[in-house]
Order: sequence, then structure tokens, then C-alpha cells
Amino acid sequence: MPDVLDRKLQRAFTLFQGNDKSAPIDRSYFAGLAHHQAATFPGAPASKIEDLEESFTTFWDRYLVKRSAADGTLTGEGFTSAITSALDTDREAFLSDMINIGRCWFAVADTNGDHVIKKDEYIRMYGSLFPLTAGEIATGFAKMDRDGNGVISHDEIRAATLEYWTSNDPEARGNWLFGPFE
Ligand SMILES: [Ca+2]
Ligand SMILES: [Ca+2]
Repeated sequence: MPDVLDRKLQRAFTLFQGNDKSAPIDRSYFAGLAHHQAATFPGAPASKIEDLEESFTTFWDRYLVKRSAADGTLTGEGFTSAITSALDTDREAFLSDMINIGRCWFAVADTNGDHVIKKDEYIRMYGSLFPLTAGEIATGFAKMDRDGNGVISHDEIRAATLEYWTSNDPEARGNWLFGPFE
């Protein structure tokens, strides 16, 4: 496993774990990630939360359950192993499912419904996930906004998602999909 990609997989699992590292990570936990995003954006339509929850349970059912323990919980090693296996054997479907999670996640953050992420929506979303400095917010937004038009589009979310899960380039813009990446 190349170094940069390996670090990104570990980072994703840590992020999915949230602040309470002792909570068991299982199917219902992944489904519940949708409610974290719902709590950040309480005005989001229920249908968008349902789509997001379904995208996470699909992630579990198609990939993560295969590497979970007998009690239905998943470790960081299991997570990395599941993703690595999916990239090796089921690459196109896996990436398509990851793009769908990203699309659903950002759709909840699109509070004004213009189908793009503006900077205030970005700040609200990432600020709920990380303790970010103003510099990190500016850099992260610029990394996602590839064409520099001041908003993050569907295509830019897609490009970042593909890079996050596949690129071993330490400079790839998509490395910032889940916030600051050195
Ligand atoms: Ca928007
Ligand atoms: Ca843009």
C-alpha cells in the first residue's frame, strides 16, 4: 500500500470515528453519520438525510461488512483492508459509491439549494468536523474549487473524491476532501 494513500485511509477512518474513539463502529454507526450532518444543517430536507444514510449503509453492506468482526464491529485495520480489497477487485463500483456518498453529503450542506457549495456552506460543514484555522479554511476551499470560480461544483466534488481514494500524489488537491492534509 503506497504511503500517501495508506495515510488517507487511516485518516478517513479516524474521521468516521468522530470524537468518541471508544464507540463501536458498526452498520448502525455508519448510518448514524448522516445524523451528524443533519445536526449541522437542521434545515435540510428529510429526503436528503435519507439519501445520505442510504449511501453510508450501502458502503457498509457492499464493502465494510466483509472485514467486520463476528460481533459486527469494524477496526481501523478492517477498514483499510476492506477499502484496499475494493480498489483491487471492484474499483469502478467502489469509486461510484464513494462519489455518491460525497454527492449526498454535500447536498445536505447546500442550504440555499443552488447545487453548488459556497464558502459559507463549506465553513459550516468543515467547521463542524474539524477545529479549523482561517488559513486552513481558505486553503481547503481553494483545493476543492479547482476552476477558481468561487463555488464547489458536482464535478469538483467528484474529482476530489476520485483523487482521495486513488491518488498517491502528496500534492493532489483531492487529498483535502476530508479537511487539512499535510
Ligand atoms: Ca449552495
Ligand atoms: Ca469551482
